[in-house]
Order: sequence, then structure tokens, then C-alpha cells
Amino acid sequence: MPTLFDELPRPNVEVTSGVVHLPNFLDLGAQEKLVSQSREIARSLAKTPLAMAKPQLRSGQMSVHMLTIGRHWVTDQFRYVQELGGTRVPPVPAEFVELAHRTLNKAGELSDSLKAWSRTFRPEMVLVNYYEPTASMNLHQDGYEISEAPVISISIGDTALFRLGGTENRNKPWHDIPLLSGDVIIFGGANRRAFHGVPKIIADTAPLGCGLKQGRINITIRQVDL
Ligand SMILES: O=C(O)CCC(=O)C(=O)O
Repeated sequence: MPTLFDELPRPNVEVTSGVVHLPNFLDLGAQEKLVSQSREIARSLAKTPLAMAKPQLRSGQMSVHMLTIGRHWVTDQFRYVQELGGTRVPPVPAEFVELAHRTLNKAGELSDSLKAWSRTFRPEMVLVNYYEPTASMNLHQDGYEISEAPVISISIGDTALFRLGGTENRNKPWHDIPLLSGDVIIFGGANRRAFHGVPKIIADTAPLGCGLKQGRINITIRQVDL
């Protein structure tokens, strides 16, 4: 179902220093391919310690289902591992690696700090979060990550309201950015450690052909080592 946001012009933009929004970066075919690749990996890990699940944090259980590729996020100790309970974490597929470089090249046209990463970025880890229409993600900082490399974030399915705050605390002012299916947002540079989250998913807005009938997946591609 179309939303109000579909009617607004949405140019590529540097939202704030080091944060670039690339609306409609992926066409429906590319979105569907990423969804089916992610689904295939999730199926291959079902019933293993790496099965897609809602992570348990010290602060409570997250409402998103999370799949980790390349490295696995061990939430109780906030670190990344390459194997868990005898199951090896699957490698990052070549298509995700290529996509990361393509998005950074594009974003580099608008941000010098992202341009600097476009040749050196190593896509070592992919987080796939599935949001049911009622799910959300609290404002948080990716504070336990040691790398200053930017995070590439891809949205597929229902529209999400993405909230980006400052680097010091969760307080306003915020940028509230609707992320539609096919959008990419990259955050790095001065805002690599900005607080961010997803307060709301707008149900029934996933476009036909994106690979998801309802809900949203967010794919973040990350370099985790220095
Ligand atoms: O779903 C999103 O757009 C944000 C995901 C996120 O904040 C994260 O994985 O750290």
C-alpha cells in the first residue's frame, strides 16, 4: 500500500556529517534477491546455535529476530565470534561485499569521510534484523564496536521510521527519517557512534515483489576489526 512518503521527492542527501541517505538505491529485483539469500542462510542455520532468534540483552529481549553472517554477535559479552557451539558462522556472500562497495562509492559523492572508506572498507559481518510490524528497536549506540568504519544499512519491506540522535545521549534533537523498501542509509564519520533506533514500522507498506509480504528486514554490513 503506498504511503504519504511515496509522494515526496527523495533526493540522495547527507542528513548530517557522515550520514548519507540513498533512497530507492535497490530495485525490487535486487531487494527480492537479498531477501531470498538471507532466507536461505537462515534456513541452513535452523536448529543450530546460530539460528535466527530474538537476542537476549541485559536490558531485556529484543523484539527483532536477528541473523548474523560473517561473524556472530555474542550479546551477553558484547563481542563477535566466528564459531558458536561447533557451528561455523557462514561467510559474507560476494553479492553483499559488492553491494557494500557500490553504496559507499555513491555515498562518497556526498560525504568526504565516507569517500575515504570506499576503497578500504572490509565487509566482515552482516546483521539481518527481521521486524514484525509491531517490532521496534530502542535508541542505542553501537558502542562496543572498535572499528570506525561506516555502517551500511539496507531496508526492505515495510517502511520504518529511523531515528538518529546525537553522539552524547538519547536526547533530542533527532532526525526522523522514513526508510522505504530499497533505501540505504550509511552512517560513519563524526556520527559513527550516534544514537539510533527504529521507533516504528508502518504496517502493510511493503511493495509487491520485494520478497517480503509483511514486516521489514534491515541488513547492516559492517567492518568489525580495526
Ligand atoms: O533497523 C534499522 O534500521 C537499524 C538497525 C540497527 O540499529 C542496528 O542493527 O544496530
